[in-house]
Amino acid sequence: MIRQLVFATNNLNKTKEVRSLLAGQYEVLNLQDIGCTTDIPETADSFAGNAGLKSRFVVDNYQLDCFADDSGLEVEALNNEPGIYSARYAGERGDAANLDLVLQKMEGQQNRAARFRTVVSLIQNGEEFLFEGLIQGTLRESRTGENGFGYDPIFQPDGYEVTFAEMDMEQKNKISHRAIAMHKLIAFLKEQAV
Ligand code: ITT
Repeated sequence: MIRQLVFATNNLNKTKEVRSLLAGQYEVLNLQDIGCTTDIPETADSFAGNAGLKSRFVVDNYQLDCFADDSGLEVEALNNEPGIYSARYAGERGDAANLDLVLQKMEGQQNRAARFRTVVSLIQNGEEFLFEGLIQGTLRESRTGENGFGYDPIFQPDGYEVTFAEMDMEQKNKISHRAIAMHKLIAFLKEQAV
């Protein structure tokens, strides 16, 4: 029997990625699917804190087991910015403006090291469990590729010659920060099932 789990996200790209990762094992419902239209405040000062705010909101208001992730890009030369502000680095103007601001701040910068980080918060029977995924890479000086979302067109993972946006979802899902954290979540859920 395929079990249901709520993924507390409004981001359809994240929903797609995670549905594909958990296919055959869990039916993943996002906030839209459970009729939650609240803009859940992400006011914590860490990825773990924000992920916990999102999962806790669903558990408290819908009494369903739930997980949430908070993810972002950390750029070494920018003191790990945009970090927890990745979704709103350039205000509320969206992904393209956020990416442009990173490119602008990185103009002329030699150190182009960056990483994506995801922290997943799962709340099961009232108890919270955290899982983390990291992928190291470098930032390109301009966009390449049409796939993915967010900062994908400028992020080239170490060991690859292409950006995340040049990979298809299947390739990105083999190596991404979110995939690493989700695989830890899946391993944990499987342990629970035995
Ligand atoms: P929810 O809070 O509803 O889940 P969100 O888009 O606000 O959706 P986050 O708070 O986790 O998600 O912010 C993540 C931001 O970081 C996201 O908007 C992107 O700009 C960036 N980001 C996260 N994962 C990414 C990825 O795999 N590829 C590119 N950019 C990513």
